Amino acid sequence: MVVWVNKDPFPHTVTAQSGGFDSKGIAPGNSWKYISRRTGIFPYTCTFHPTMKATLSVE
Ligand SMILES: [Cu+2]
Repeated sequence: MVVWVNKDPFPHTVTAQSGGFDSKGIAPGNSWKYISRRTGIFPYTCTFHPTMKATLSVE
């Protein structure tokens, strides 16, 4: 399980570019948990801030 914690004063999302997962808006101070049933490398972005990019690697 992966937990994203939003410590920013703005909402963000964890949104897979492949469409496999989407947190929707995570409010400041909130978190979002995700359990991947697949292994692989999953690029994701924030729909509110498209320049925010990262990759989830599941082994
Ligand atoms: Cu964002």
